Amino acid sequence: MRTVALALMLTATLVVAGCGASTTGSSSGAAATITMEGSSFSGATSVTIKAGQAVKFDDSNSGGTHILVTGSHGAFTAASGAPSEFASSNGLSFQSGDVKTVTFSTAGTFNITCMIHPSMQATITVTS
Ligand SMILES: [Cu+2]
Repeated sequence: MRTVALALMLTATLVVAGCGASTTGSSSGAAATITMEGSSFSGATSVTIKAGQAVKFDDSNSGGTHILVTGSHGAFTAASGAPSEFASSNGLSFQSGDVKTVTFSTAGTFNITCMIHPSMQATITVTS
């Protein structure tokens, strides 16, 4: 019995790990994480990574719908060198449960805002 239970636990763990849901970007893991709640960012909203590294945008806990773009106060502003995911007013959209990993390949400071929630502001600093 114990063996069966252990095997089931291992299987469940593997299934969860396999669902690490990176719809964009690399599978090599993220250097930083930005977490979203229902209508706000939570945790660190200012992160620093190196060019070529990725940021994980985690909406898995919130129940929130978000459209992230470069810009501020809910308004899209094109940012030179920003990842293509953020490079239009279509933005990167999140439904509750989504986790998306975005690679920043160009050094710079990128202000990220949410078109639905203008108070949502985050800053990704990418060093070369
Ligand atoms: Cu939002």
